[in-house]
Amino acid sequence: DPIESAKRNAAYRAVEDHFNSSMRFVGIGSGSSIVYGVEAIKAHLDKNPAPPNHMNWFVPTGWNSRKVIEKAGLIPIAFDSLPGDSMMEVCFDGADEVDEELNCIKGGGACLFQEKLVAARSKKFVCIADYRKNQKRLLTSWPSIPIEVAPIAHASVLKELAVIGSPDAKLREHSLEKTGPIQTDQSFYIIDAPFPKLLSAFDVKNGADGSGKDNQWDVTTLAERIKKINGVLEVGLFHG
Ligand code: DER
Repeated sequence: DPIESAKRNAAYRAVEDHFNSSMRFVGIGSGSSIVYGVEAIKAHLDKNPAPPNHMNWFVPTGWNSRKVIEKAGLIPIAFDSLPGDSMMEVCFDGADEVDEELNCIKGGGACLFQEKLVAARSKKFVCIADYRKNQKRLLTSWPSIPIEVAPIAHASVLKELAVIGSPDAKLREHSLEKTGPIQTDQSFYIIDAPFPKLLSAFDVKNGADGSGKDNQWDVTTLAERIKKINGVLEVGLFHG
């Protein structure tokens, strides 16, 4: 399958370039591409064992991510039990879409809050994304921005999103088996908010106006605007 091998190649390349056995804490994202990333890390450690009595700990970004770590025979450590202010040397994660500045849309897997929490505490964020994710600008092929919201505030967040330019924003529902909105590992809801294609920092540097006039937004301005809405926990826009 050409897509699976593209994911696998991207994952093995990312691990080859950015992982080494002496790393102590490594963040592990969510989704399907990261499964190949964890596989590549395990294979690397089997070939290049960590120095004696050195531990490699892997910080998951949700229940699914923890399961992927354990299934590969690696050792998870919960984010909230990391010692003191220790940083992760690197965090590997997937994305739903990536632009030329490596800005990402994330949240297809409804894990964006923990993914951003771990990414923010990592010295380096390595995105494992096959050719399908690669676009000039965000919201070219991925249609909407995932937003994690407190259930009690979801109606008011939807109203505010309509005001700032996303009248078709909606709660992410279960697909078939179950009715009702999906809930994240934090028991929050996900809203998917469609917007027109986003401008990049490069466009803004060259005079484009991403302030939301005529619903034209740049990645940074829109991320900040959405984050400010009462009830929003996190926005699925990551900066390159
Ligand atoms: O939810 C996310 O941001 C994930 O990283 C995810 O969307 C990537 O998924 P994939 O690797 O299965 O495409």
